[in-house]
Amino acid sequence: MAKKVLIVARREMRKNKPIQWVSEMYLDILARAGVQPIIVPISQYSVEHVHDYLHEYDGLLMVEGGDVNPELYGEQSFSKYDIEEFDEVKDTIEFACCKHALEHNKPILGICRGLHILNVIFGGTLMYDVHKNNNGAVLHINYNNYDEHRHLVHIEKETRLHDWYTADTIHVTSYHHQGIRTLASGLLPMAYSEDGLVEAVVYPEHSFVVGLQFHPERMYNEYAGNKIVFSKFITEL
Ligand SMILES: [Mn+2]
Repeated sequence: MAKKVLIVARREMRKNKPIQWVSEMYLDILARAGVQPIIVPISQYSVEHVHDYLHEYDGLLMVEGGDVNPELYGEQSFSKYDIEEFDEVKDTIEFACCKHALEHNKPILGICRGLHILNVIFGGTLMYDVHKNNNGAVLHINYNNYDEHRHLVHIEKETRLHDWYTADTIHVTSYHHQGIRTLASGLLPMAYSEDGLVEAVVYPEHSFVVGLQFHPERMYNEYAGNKIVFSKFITEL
């Protein structure tokens, strides 16, 4: 039996119709490793029957998507101008999956928004807009150079990330406007950008709970470490 990895979809409008999707890059990486991706759709059915998905799975991959509802990290008085739209149904389903995976010691890889979900679940908070907080010191999303944009990160020594990339610094993809404001106390930082933003975390109490702010799948051939991130996750399933 193939190992099964849950991925919660994201949704948006396409040609005036609502659609749900997951980047094919993740599906390809899993498929090439013989892992079965199971896409969890965003719907009230999934909220009410999330345990149908959690009944049998081997790991959780949390990927990109919109903002996280700030109420989930204790902020009630945000303005709608501070924050892009968020999807409370996606938040509810992804939180349920992540909490279940943590309780049952299933491997979790969180990329971009997936890192934010991990930080919030462990009690941390998020910045609504990293560029308002860093005064432009590092550009974390470049709408004019979306796919080629890179910024430097410093990898902490004696971390898994350092083992995987075997480097003190790498240049990473960056497609985010939110970021970690206060790091949850249970999570250890593994990398920082030059403005001090946490770009990678690990929860050391479990076999594999890793969050990355950057996208290894979108720079897959640039560092051997990008493949190792996924292969280490898959090996733990
Ligand atoms: Mn970044």
